[in-house]
Amino acid sequence: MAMKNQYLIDLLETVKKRNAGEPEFIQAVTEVLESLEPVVEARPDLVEAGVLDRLVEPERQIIFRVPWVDDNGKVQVNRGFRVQYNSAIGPYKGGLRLHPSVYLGIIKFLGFEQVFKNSLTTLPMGGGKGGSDFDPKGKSDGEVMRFCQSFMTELCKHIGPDTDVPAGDIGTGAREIGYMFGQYKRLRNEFSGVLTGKGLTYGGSLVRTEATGYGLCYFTDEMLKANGKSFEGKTVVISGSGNVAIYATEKATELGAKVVALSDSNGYIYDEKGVDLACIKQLKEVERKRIKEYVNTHPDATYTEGCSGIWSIPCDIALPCATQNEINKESAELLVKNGCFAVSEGANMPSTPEAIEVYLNNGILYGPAKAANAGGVATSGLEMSQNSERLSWTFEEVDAKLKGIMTSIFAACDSAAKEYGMPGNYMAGANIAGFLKVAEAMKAQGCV
Ligand code: NDP
Ligand code: 2IT
Repeated sequence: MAMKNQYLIDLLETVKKRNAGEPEFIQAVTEVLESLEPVVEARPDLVEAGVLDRLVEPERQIIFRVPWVDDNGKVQVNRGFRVQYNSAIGPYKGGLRLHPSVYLGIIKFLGFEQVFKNSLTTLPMGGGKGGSDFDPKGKSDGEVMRFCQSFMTELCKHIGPDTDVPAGDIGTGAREIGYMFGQYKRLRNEFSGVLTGKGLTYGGSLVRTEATGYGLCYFTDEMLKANGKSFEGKTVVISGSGNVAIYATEKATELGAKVVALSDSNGYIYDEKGVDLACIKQLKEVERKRIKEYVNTHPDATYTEGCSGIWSIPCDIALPCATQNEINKESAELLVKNGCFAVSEGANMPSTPEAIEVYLNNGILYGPAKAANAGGVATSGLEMSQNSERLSWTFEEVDAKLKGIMTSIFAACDSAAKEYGMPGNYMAGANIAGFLKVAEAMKAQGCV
């Protein structure tokens, strides 16, 4: 979609020049600026206040050395990041990604997306993201702990329960959050809600583990219902087999769908009868093994090397829950050809711009990441509330709040898309609705 507004064209040029070598960040910014074209035309006051010029630049970017000692006594060095992207509507909030592919451009794109996503949740959270190029795969618990402690030794200087509250993302789960929390508490002599996704014995919230996957299905269910459809009896393909994929599988199955495929970065399994989630949880959450092990105990299922092939499996609904740009134009075309009618994103930016064009041109119901996967951070916000009041709510209470939030996010995307002349385009709706709250707050607070 080519932009016509000269101010936006010039702004995007500046972003490209200033962030050369960071294609994911440029991709994320381009999508949002394109969606905001009608808003820019309708709201010259926001342009005047320099809201967009400020939004394309993170407030603060912290990069640091993370030295740690491996099991052989050898010093290892990783690079740590925290991008405190925008604090207009609340403390910086967003996950920590631990994956060898992490570099500044990935953290910036994730931080940028987080600003709009957090705004959509209706809770008072700004946007941030962090992480490291550390690879937890194949490391012992002791190595992971020493890395996390070293990472937090620097990170603790920059975060706090009213300043910046990190959480999990790829490679950062309950184990890593536990080690980081312990180190923060020791260094600061302070027991506070500085991280979310904590264990239930030390301030974590019920439903946070399930929240992103459940929230994805609640959002998708709303989108399906608004278009006369449902999960009932549908065949679903889900990529990934981590936190988001596992709980998306659980909720989609509860809502009457059959999930036939899951993947990891090596390959995918296909189980025509519907995947055995208890086995997947044991393999991935307890034993930390590869997905291919599934076929050892499920001889009717198949394993195929390579992860993009998963999109060639015929399905009604696709839920990408692994990583950015995992669905390209060819995969999107395959999904359409095989009769898929909805794609809803658990991962952050899993569809390339060309794939999104295929969805929109073929009438696919498209649930964009910022809206569809906001249930994780929304429940993090609920964890922050519980920590502040030093209480914990029941599973049912948190789950009901999560469901209410996902329903209101869908409604916000739907109505913004209609108001700005793009009915059914929930991507534009999410970008516009997420933007407007942040933009009003930035304008009101002056040029800071
Ligand atoms: P996990 O680390 O629990 O799982 C990640 C899964 O994705 C694994 O199956 C992993 O396979 C696969 N994966 C990771 N990188 C790649 C890659 N480059 N190519 C193919 N597969 C890959 O992470 P989460 O489930 O927490 O996160 C998944 C996605 O959801 C991410 O995009 C994340 O940003 C997003 N998200 C997460 C939220 C949360 O609350 N956790 C909230 C909102 C969004 P392997 O084991 O082989 O690496
Ligand atoms: O991408 C995301 O929204 C997350 N990884 C969750 C962030 C959080 O603070 O819970």
